[in-house]
Amino acid sequence: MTNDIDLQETQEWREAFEALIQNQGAERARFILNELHGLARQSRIHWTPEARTAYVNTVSVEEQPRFPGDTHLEERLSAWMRWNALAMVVRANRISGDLGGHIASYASAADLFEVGFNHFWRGGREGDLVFMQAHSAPGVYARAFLEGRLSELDLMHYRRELQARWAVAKGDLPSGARGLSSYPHPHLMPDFWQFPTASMGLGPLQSIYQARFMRYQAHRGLAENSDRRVWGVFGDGEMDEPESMSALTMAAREGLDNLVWVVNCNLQRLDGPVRGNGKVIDELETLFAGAGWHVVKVLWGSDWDALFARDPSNALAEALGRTVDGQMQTFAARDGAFNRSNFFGQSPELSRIVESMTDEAIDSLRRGGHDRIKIFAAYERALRMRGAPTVVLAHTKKGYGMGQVAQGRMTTHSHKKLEDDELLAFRDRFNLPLTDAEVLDLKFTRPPPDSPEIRYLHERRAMLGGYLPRRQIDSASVPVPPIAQHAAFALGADGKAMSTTMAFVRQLGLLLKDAELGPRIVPIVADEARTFGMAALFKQVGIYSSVGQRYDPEDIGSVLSYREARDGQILEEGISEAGAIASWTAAATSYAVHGVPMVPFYIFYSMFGFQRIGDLIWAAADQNPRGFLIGATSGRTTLAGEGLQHQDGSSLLVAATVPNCKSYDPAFAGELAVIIQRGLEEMLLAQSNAFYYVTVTNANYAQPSLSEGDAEGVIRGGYLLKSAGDGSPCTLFASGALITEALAAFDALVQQGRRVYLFSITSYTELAREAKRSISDGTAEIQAKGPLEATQLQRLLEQSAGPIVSVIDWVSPVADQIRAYLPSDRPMRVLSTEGFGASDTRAALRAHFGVDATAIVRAVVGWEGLEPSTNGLKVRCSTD
Ligand SMILES: Cc1ncc(C[n+]2csc(CCOP(=O)(O)OP(=O)(O)O)c2C)c(N)n1
Repeated sequence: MTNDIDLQETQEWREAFEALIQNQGAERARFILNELHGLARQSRIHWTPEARTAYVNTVSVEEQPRFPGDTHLEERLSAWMRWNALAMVVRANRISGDLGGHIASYASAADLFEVGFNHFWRGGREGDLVFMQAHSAPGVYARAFLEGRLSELDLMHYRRELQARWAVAKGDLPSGARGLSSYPHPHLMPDFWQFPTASMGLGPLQSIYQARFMRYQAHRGLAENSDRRVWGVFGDGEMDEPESMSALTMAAREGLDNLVWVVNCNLQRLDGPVRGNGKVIDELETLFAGAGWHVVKVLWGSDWDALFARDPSNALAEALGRTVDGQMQTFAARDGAFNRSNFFGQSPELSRIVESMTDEAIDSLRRGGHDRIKIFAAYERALRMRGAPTVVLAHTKKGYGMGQVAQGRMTTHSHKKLEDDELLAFRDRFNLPLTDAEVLDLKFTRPPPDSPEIRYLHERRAMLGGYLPRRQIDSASVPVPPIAQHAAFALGADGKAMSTTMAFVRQLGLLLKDAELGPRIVPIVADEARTFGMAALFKQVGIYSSVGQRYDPEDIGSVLSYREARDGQILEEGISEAGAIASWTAAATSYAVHGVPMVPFYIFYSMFGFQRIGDLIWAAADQNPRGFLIGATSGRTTLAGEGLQHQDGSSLLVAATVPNCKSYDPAFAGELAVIIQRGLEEMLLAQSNAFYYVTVTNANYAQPSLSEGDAEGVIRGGYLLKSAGDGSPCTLFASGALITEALAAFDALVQQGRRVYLFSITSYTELAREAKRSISDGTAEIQAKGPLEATQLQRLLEQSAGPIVSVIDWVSPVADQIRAYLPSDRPMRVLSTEGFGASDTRAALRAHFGVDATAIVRAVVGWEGLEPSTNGLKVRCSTD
């Protein structure tokens, strides 16, 4: 201490404390420290202990458990995996430099993966769920190749999925051979990958919500999963993503000791060091510990044990603790002689520690994350930790074993074109029995099936319950109640006024009452339940809380009382749309991940959905989810008063870009009911991968009854609501709450002597998708099988006449999706809400954007005389 004003006194305290540890052990020492800490707090001396510990392994040599594996066999296996992973990437890049792929990340993480695969990660239906760093995928494929789950042909088609598909179709490849996706993508490899992690930060977040969802299922009696764990292997650079960090305190608060993260601290990201001028491990330790996680550091390999033992004065740990990461990376990239003079040469004390060692011995000193004995000890400790999740911070070298050109180099992340001598050196470094020719050919190789290595590999997986990763779909279908049971009020609304949001909440409440389906529904909100009128559900089904309710709610006597319960059904995620969608994803994929079908309904401010957390929705889409996203208070002019940030005119457009998302903009409660019913039947009865985005609005207006014959049109994208009048014909396409404006325009136009056809367009996206499909299906071969069925859009056109005016509370591309499929004698003009929103009344907003009844009439009437060939090119600019 530089400001130590009484050295002797300090020394006495030190000695007393050392004696305490020596004579009474660590437990007692901790007790005394806690006492002193309490005293310090009481005395208000404003001192908080640092969360950071010494730069050494958390598990001491004395505490280290026996390593139960066969180190030799595991090292041989790991060498094969490293080789095949490397060969896969280098081959792909020989075929085309554009194909990409990574070697250095897996090279640094291989042992972290292998200890997991050989000793911890359980497979099978009841197994663990492992989120795997995406750019380490080649290593995971290499393991599956050794296991015999992937073939050489598969490996040859790494990042060449289309080539593989075409070759199989042509008969050049045996059926079953397939390409391997660049990263974990369940959608592309539906029996292999479980969790997409390629967009960094999303895997960490989703893993937390998955672990919490498992608790939710257990507490609600839907699944017994107390032995099941969620693991995640992530990068240290990835921890900079806001999503990675955003739910750490939630995980600790929920006591998720079923969750273990392994952060591979190779100190580098893509461009350079994660914290060149600092120490990322120290920073992460402080952050995680501060958030309430257990932290287990595995920094140094077994060969360092002797070095630390030769250092009673602690000079080594202190020097390591002082070395910033940028410097540590330089040490990783250089040889033993460099490290001797530049690191150990810092002081005579340090030099002495390595004086009996050769430069080669110094060079081969391993970091903790490359020593399976130390990794095993860390993982074993992680599993023993209780009451909170654990993070294992593993210190590694990026590009480990890739030689001088790549290990620890700034450019290592993208190093994938290895020269001949580099490949041969890699073979020698990992002792691979490959001839020079085989190396230069990048031959995929594995030991024979009866070799001790491969037998060991299978034995370990058999002991752990099966292979990983593996996606399994074996859930039973769930009966769906008839629509009349939960939506009679909507189908026969008969002019009763309500908003579609109110109708949704009412229907949800009734669905929740169904004995079989009800318990599987997962209502999710991000602190907007009251906004959407859902408060009654608090009491009806309760809000999930792992600890129940430890307080008397202020509104205890009310029918809307805020009721939290251990078996509560609503997931109230607080103000975290990212968290809410992660919960939704866990529930929507439960049919595959847990074999327990669930139906999540996440209702949110539609502006804070696809726009704000679009990438999380995209990642969910990759997992073939089954569930509903409900975009509430949607429509740029329907959400009056809220202004620019809230008024959503674009989410349906983004939703249209998600291929497996069916999106709808119903105008009426009856339409909404039919859409929900169809979705439930698809997801639960037919068990198809359907995922719906449905917008609802908060405008109250008269809801007509829906006739049974219109249901199919609702699902396919639109139906004729009404037609009347004589005279020159015109057609109105209206959606969502703007139906009210269209209805008023309808009456006005009929009065003006027009023949008017009014359609409710529930989904431009579905209309356009079907129309596009019909064109691409219209090949001679398919047509030879018989006439193609008319598309729904064609039907709508046949049922009407005249130019079309479309009115939407969205940006025009939402409606423009169908423009390419309109015949030239049916031009369409789109009245839309371009530009930013503003705070005002609905009427003012609609006048401003030009989507009110007056604007609709004006559009129809003002259109007379325009040549049909303009085909809507003269679209009114609504902000002028
Ligand atoms: C959201 C997102 N941003 C950027 C990337 C591109 N990217 C892929 S790997 C990588 C660096 C990863 O560094 P780190 O997490 O430290 O892992 P390492 O490869 O060092 O093990 C980057 C920037 C991505 N995949 N996802």
